Amino acid sequence: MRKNRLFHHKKTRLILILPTVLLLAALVVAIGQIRTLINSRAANGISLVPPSTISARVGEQFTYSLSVTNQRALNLRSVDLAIRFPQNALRLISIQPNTNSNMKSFMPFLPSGGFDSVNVVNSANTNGLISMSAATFDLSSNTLTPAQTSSTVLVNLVFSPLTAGTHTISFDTNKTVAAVSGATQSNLLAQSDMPSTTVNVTQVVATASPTPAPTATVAPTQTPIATRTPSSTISATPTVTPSATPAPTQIPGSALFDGSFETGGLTSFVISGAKISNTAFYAGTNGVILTNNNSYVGRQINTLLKAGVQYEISAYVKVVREGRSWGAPRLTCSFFQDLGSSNCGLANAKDLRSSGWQKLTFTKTFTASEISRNIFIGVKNFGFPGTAHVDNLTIVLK
Ligand SMILES: [Ca+2]
Repeated sequence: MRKNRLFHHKKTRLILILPTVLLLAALVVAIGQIRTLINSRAANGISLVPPSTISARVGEQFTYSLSVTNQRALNLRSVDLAIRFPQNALRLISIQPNTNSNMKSFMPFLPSGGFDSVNVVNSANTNGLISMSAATFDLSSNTLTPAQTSSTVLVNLVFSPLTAGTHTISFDTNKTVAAVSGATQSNLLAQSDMPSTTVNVTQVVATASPTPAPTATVAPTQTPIATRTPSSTISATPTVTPSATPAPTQIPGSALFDGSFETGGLTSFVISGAKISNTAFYAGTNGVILTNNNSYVGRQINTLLKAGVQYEISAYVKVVREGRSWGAPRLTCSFFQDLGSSNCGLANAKDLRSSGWQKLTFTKTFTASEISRNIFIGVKNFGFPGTAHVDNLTIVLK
């Protein structure tokens, strides 16, 4: 009887302990699974690496270089980027994809093929969202390229700050996706794999031209006249009027710089995709060839200008190979070296099929505020993947 009661007591304890043990075991398994899940996301080894901080100045440009790391050599196939930035504080100037990796195709495409960066830039500056993709695809041969199994630079984004302050460039973590072939997960990027960038922007301090140091004027020594008490107070502070910045001598009709390209070099010009040529000239024996979309030849001019006077800006342009998109070579006056926006004047080549030289020209009167900034004039193949010749880039006082 006693033995029976003891047995009954042990049985009751076992009934109570067993579910608790099972519950604990289930919990341990569940925690393990969650850990594995978290670890698998964090340990994919694929992450986006933007700069963590950038220092920049209003009106100048900076490059946001974005890399993708692939530490476990996975078969990376595509990356969809959704990059947010404050469009009232930063302006996207250009997108420079890295086509040297296996991720050769950048989308969206132009109807004629190729990356439609112009539309992405315009839309980004309107919405504050850069939306584009890179994939291991070669559009020219319509074939898949091998997967991207190593880390690589993905794209360089060139921005220009519009306002001073601390701004943030970040990823939309719901829309930014990296995909590899054979993966069970559609997105291999955890939130921590998409860090933000802090951009510290300061105002440009106006570059005052060196003011000549005031020369101390020696006050004339006064001979005391013993018999008279001086009645007038002699002012001892000479008023020094700082001489105005010597303005460049400008004669109406004369060019402010030589844009005939006859020196055979382009050292005083800003260029991209432009080359000097001794066959592509309008006058003399030299001119410039713009070879591809967004190529340009320009010249910084703000130090040559005077405010409040009218200038005529002109260039000769000849289209020798038609582009396959909507753009055209254009003469532009811009606050930016790449002539990406026409802040102070624009003249488009009027006829892409014209076989001869076209004179592009406009007039402009600059304000003092404008000439305190960087100003460039030049010709750019804007949205125009053709070939153009350029000569006689000129600015004259009207
Ligand atoms: Ca020439």
